[in-house]
Amino acid sequence: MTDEQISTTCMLEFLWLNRQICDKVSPQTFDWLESLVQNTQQRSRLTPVHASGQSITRSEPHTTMMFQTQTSTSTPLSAAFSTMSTKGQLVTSNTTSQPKSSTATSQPLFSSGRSQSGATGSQLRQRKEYRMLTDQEREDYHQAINDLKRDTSVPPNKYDALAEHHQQTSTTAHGGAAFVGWHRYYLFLYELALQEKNQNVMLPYWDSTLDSAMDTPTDTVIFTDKFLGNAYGTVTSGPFGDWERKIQRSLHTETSNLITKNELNLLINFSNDQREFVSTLEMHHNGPHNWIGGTMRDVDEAPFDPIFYMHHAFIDCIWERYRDREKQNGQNPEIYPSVSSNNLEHQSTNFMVNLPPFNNVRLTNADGYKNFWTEDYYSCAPQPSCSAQNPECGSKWLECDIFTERCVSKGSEAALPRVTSSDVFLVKNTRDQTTSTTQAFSVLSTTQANSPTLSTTKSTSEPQGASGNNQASGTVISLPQRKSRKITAEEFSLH
Ligand SMILES: [Cu+2]
Repeated sequence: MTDEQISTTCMLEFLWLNRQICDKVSPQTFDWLESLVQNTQQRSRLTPVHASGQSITRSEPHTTMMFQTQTSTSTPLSAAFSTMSTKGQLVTSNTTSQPKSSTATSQPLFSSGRSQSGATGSQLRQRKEYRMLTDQEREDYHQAINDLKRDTSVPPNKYDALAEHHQQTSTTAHGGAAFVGWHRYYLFLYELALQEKNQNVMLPYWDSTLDSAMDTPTDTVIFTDKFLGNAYGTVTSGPFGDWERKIQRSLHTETSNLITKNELNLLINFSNDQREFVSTLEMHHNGPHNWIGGTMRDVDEAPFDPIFYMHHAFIDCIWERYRDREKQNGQNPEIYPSVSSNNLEHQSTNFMVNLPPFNNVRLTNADGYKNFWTEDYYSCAPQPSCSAQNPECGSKWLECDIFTERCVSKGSEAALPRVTSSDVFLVKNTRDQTTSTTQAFSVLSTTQANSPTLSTTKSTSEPQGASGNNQASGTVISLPQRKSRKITAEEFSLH
């Protein structure tokens, strides 16, 4: 079939039947994803989540089909995410220029459920911040990702097959109004894929403002073996360190690429309309892509690092927060923003490129703005927050900065084996028995007698240390003095 014939075929109303010609991904992947969505539909009918009983809002099949131009040959395959765009710019990455009007910065950005639409949010399954997962939830989530990676029933494997859907979408799903809706459906498919492996898993979001608030964001606990593995070079540690298709990372020391909470509050509260909001949100979304670097910096490669999906889940939650604000103001967030006529790829009636039909209807860009996604399938758990009165963030991986009343990520040290009271006995015994040949712990430095600092830790039973420090049993790991853990008075009394 010639290109001209393909083009003609794709413009016909039965486009979907010829999807394998018109789209860039394999029909096997489409069939798999289509079955995932259909299963969801069946589950949804069995356990309706609409308290009001109203049916899911769906678009009707389109009688007039527009074929979107997919030959984006002008875009380089390895196009990097541009750091900044002047289009619709509302805020800058320079936090020092923020007006003082952003006073509500200690408030969580996300509502715990939908409050405006009439159904109860408690019926929706929540996407939680990655660090708010329990250890078991986090391990289940990692396991589900690895199970997708090992499942070769869809070539080359289910994880990679879905990641390939993001390829060649740099101008059709990015750089315009379709950005948020396309990624919303894409994330939904990924979440369904994870649930195929473990139905209890929900896609967590990565709140990068928790890291931008750190003194040294590159030290975030996120890039330790308990979470995503190492931050520099080829990822060889953590749950995805043994992947054949290697992940690359190269964290930037400059924090300007990371999103700050002030920026988000400005964006949500002071955008003039959804068009401006979405445009600015996409600009901010580029920052963490570039901050992580490596695989994440390349549009075509980014989903091959699992942090991609969590980063986009955060962007999606921010969008939802803005949509809630529109509802509160009597506006309708389902209205697709106006798009200039020469931006052919982001028109409301264009089909979402590379994505399968939903309930036998192929979705358009406008469908991405429908409310049913967050009315029927998921909601965003509140962003971790704290106050001087309640300085608990609800996670052992987060701590409260009581001066700014914000939760901040802990550093990599938090993922090192914890020192317990019984360990202190071991230390004591080691010091007493100078002839001992097997030392589980060693004291490298002691400060004041009343407040000794335990500067070394090594538990022989811990499966992994942090940041790739997988040392053999008995090896001493020296922690930075600045961050060394103080033994509590209670523990010290054991001496
Ligand atoms: Cu994308």
